Amino acid sequence: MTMMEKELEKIVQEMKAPNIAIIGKTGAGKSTLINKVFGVEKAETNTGWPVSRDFKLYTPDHNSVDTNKPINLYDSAGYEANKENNFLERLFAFIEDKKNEGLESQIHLVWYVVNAASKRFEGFDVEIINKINRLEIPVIIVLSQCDIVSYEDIYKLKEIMDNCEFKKAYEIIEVAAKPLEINNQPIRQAFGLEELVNKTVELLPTIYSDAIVANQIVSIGDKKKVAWKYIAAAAATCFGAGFIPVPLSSVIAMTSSQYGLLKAIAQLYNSDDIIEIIQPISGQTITTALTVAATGALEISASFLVGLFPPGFLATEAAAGTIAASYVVIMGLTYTSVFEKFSERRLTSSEGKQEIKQFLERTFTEELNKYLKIRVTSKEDLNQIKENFLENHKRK
Ligand SMILES: Nc1nc2c(ncn2[C@@H]2O[C@H](COP(=O)(O)OP(=O)(O)OP(=O)(O)O)[C@@H](O)[C@H]2O)c(=O)[nH]1
Ligand SMILES: [Mg+2]
Repeated sequence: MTMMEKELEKIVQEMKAPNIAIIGKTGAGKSTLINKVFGVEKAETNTGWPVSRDFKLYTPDHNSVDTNKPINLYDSAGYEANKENNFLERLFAFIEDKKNEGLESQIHLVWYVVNAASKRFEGFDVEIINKINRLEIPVIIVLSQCDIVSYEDIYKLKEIMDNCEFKKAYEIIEVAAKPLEINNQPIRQAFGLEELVNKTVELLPTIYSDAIVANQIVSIGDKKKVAWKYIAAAAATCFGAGFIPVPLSSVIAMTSSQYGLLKAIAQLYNSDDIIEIIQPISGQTITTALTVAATGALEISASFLVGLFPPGFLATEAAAGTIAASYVVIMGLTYTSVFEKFSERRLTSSEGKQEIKQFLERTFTEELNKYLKIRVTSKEDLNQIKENFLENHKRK
């Protein structure tokens, strides 16, 4: 394993898997929510892993290559009217059990799902939330199925909730995860999911929230933050300890492991399936790019390298780390932007392989041109690049 691959793996390993419990009455929309936020199709057809009488565990893995167990979603069986007290006992037995297993196993956050269409929020709901709060677990109240409820009714329900004055920070988020369909047409667009993700990220410590950002599928723009971590780590490996440039020989080795970076970013955007298309477009490595630069076979890489390596520059060993880091950052930012644009597009259109290829070719060239002038000579450079990169996203 190359140094860069090791660094990337380290980031993934440092991302701790958060444990989220999704609780609510039967039919509230818990499984649908899991499916829409994390793309866990299984949740709707109920084939999760039973971990207790009431909880099923789902872990979105998106066919991922290296990540293991990115998030644990405990989908509770919906409890039914009249059997509430039994449920309550078992629910808290489960939460206590998890707590006793230690910090990483405990429930970190609860989505408490209330069907807005039921227009009910009862003593039992209040009791559960208060009890969860007493265990110091933050709760997000998800008002589900808001697409079929009037503003007035939503307002009334929220007022009831606000009057409960729950002790711990809580939020009420209006969501329509899967709006009602009439004649196969949804009556309106889904909403609230992105807000739910943002709030979840806000309430979790960073070591847990990164995994949310990486695995959710509703807030694509946010993924940039995690992508940057990969890029910065990869770039840092181009310099020795303390950002001392490394010898030229190892630059070639490092840049050829750039595939690891491409893979990590592709995974972040759940787009492993297009790696094979994008890799030849991007030109594989400096090594291959350099050889084909002469023949002009890879136009993008060739023109790019001419700019990056003024004649004679390559020969100086001191410049090697800078070249490698610049290359890695330019490629990393380009990949990220391309995957981001592709993901946004994929949400709204289904295309053939040829169209995808054309889109990627065009977008890759456009994005590459934006980042081509970047040079990384120090850690401070990385901070500045990061600021610009993430700032762009905010303004959008
Ligand atoms: N109109 C509308 N219907 C929804 C929405 N979300 C879910 N539903 C529907 O509500 C029903 C119940 O959804 P589920 O996700 O299975 O509910 P659940 O909370 O997992 O139910 P249990 O597994 O029985 O506890 C299904 O028919 C969904 O299609 C929504 O946002 N809007
Ligand atoms: Mg369910």
